[in-house]
Amino acid sequence: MDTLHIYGPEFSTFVRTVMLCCEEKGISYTVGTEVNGSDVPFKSEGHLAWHPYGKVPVLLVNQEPLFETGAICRYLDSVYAGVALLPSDPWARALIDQTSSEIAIYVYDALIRDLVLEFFFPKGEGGQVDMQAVEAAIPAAQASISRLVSILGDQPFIGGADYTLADAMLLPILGYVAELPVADQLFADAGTLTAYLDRLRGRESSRKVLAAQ
Ligand SMILES: N[C@@H](CCC(=O)N[C@@H](CS)C(=O)NCC(=O)O)C(=O)O
Repeated sequence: MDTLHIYGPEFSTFVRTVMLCCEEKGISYTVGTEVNGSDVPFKSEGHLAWHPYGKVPVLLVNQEPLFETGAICRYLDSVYAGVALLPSDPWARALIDQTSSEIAIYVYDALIRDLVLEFFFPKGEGGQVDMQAVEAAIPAAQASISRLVSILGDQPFIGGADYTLADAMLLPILGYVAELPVADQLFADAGTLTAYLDRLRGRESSRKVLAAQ
């Protein structure tokens, strides 16, 4: 049996996406920056040997590195049995890939890079949250939430009737946004999205992964 280690801190949204895929499929894995008993610091030589851009996650399959969250999750889905996280029909699969990429690129940038990270790693004077940066990020964040509301419609999951890779991409992001002091403002017209988040947070995979430190 292959050994799988997800390299990266458990608070990272993309690390959480890979963890969610493993949990949903019932795949055994280890996670963290400690590999074979030694800490591999972020952006160290060891990390950069696995990921030329110094990002996380990296999946170590029997010590062989694989990077990019989408590539990692698609690999796991194709190799491991258990519930499928992508449909087999090519068009349906392409649509889930489209939504997964939309979330990983545009939604991530608007909600995590430009907003959540300002609260978690403040860059304002004296280590304070830069409220000007927050105010500047709100319109794009609101547009992103509206877009998600429209993709979701009245479906149970973001890609339709089933839990897919797109949900695993989205949940860690929304989990952090919901903790922000500006969450009420952002979710004011997004009742279906908050109901979706509440519902999916109740899944065993989410309870295990979204609460990780
Ligand atoms: N396209 C990459 C993005 C990975 C990514 O941006 N990871 C963040 C953590 S959630 C990171 O490593 N940030 C550190 C940095 O950019 O220096 C993927 O899908 O895996």
